Amino acid sequence: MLPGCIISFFLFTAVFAAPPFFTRDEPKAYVAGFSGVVEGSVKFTSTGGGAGVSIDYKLFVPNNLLGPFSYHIHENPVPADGNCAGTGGHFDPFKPNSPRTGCDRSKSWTCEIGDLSGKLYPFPQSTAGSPSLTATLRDPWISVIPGNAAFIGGRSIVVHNINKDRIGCATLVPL
Ligand SMILES: [Cu+2]
Repeated sequence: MLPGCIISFFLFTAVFAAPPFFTRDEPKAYVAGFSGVVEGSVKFTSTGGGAGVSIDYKLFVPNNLLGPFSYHIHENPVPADGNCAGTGGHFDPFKPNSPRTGCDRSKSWTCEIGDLSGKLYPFPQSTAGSPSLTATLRDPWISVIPGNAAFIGGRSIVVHNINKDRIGCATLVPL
């Protein structure tokens, strides 16, 4: 019979010196890639610590559409038929008990988690060439870690025109 200390050593080895298949290789970035009326992408990259992302915007809109153009994280993925109406409402997992009274970009906690243009800015109609948005912004509220309440995987980004029509949408998939 083996002494207890040797058995303990083997148990310790099995539990704490876990081989790679015990670790989970989680995606660290999600991207919504647009093709159609709206072109470009919105990419979310983990900034570490389990919450918070850096958002890279590259969006292009045809110049026959009227802005300013707002953009949000919507709750559902783009359905198989591509209809942006199927993406549901704005993603807002930490919705307060009383209704939100507006989004002040200097106080990001006043904004819906999914109100991306509220936290950055709706991008304007361009005077020369096509309207576009190229920007990078840190957002402490959004997560790319599965299981987090603010996890955005499988949801979608929707771009709207001045009339709030949904002119483009794309599902968020792991990079
Ligand atoms: Cu929207």
